[in-house]
Amino acid sequence: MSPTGYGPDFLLDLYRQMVLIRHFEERVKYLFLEGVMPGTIHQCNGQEACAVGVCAALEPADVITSTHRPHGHALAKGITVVEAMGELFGRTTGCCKGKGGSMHLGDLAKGMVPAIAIVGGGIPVATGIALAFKMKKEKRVAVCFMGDGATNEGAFHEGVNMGAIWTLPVVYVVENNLYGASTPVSWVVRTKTISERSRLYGIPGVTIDGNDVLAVYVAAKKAVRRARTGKGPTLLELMTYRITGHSRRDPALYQPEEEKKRALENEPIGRFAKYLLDRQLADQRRLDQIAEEVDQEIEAAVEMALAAPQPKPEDTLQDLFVA
Ligand SMILES: Cc1ncc(C[n+]2csc(CCOP(=O)(O)OP(=O)(O)O)c2C)c(N)n1
Ligand SMILES: [Mg+2]
Repeated sequence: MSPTGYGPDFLLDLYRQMVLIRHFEERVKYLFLEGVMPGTIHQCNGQEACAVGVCAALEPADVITSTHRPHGHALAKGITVVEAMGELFGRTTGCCKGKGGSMHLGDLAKGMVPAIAIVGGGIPVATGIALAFKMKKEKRVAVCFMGDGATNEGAFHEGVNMGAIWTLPVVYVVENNLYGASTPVSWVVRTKTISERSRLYGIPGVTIDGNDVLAVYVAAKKAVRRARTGKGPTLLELMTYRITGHSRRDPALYQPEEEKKRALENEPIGRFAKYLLDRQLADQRRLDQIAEEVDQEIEAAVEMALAAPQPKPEDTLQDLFVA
């Protein structure tokens, strides 16, 4: 795992955020299975380092767009557990007042456009936000999270090309988890990497280990600095793996057993725990304590959400943009 030189507070905060995302989603999965929570979910189990590493490189005023798999991005961008849990339960305490649900988590005040579940849909939106930042001469950066599948959509070509030709302050982050639902990337992408597509647009592109939270942070920091200083977009490809089904109904039988086994050994939280323990930046007791604190926060948020009201029918007429 790379690199060293960061203080323990910063490192433990990265660890805490990843554990929070993992435990939040595990708790939510059981609430679904128990029939207590409505809707569906797409968990980012195994991909937590992507959200946490990238968002740690951002300022609060920077803006992200997200996908059908947004829980990690939302929590890493500063949406609280109470706001996220409330939203998943469809309650007024949610970040979208209970009108969005799992696939539309977000809050513009926190720098997250409510997530867009149309694959590739966030790419032109993030590009447009970056154009606004540039036109208003604001030193803010837009980050577009997307899956590998999104890079085969027309919106990818149009959005990334536009970001490139107008030298916009945007970072395109591809979380390559090797599958678009059940379709292996190797069936639908002929190039060795997705990041090499960046050359066609004349922007830098790199492929890095997306399960190494520090490597993600360092790469994101560089891309964000480049964007903020007017040098234009970067395409970051983060190699990761979804150690759960595509959505809650999917047993992921298409993932080969050997591949799954390797992925579990390589998952980001266990790896980062080892990094911290090996360097004596934390002992096991401290890591266990973080997990306990996180679990308490999640339980309190479940109770608050269950006690909170649902939106009323007339609330659908509020929070609308009227031209
Ligand atoms: C335009 C569009 N086509 C199809 C779908 C259905 N769908 C939802 S997620 C998904 C797979 C997306 O794969 P990827 O972009 O790699 O993201 P991942 O699920 O791996 O995070 C598909 C096909 C959709 N939401 N939008
Ligand atoms: Mg994918």
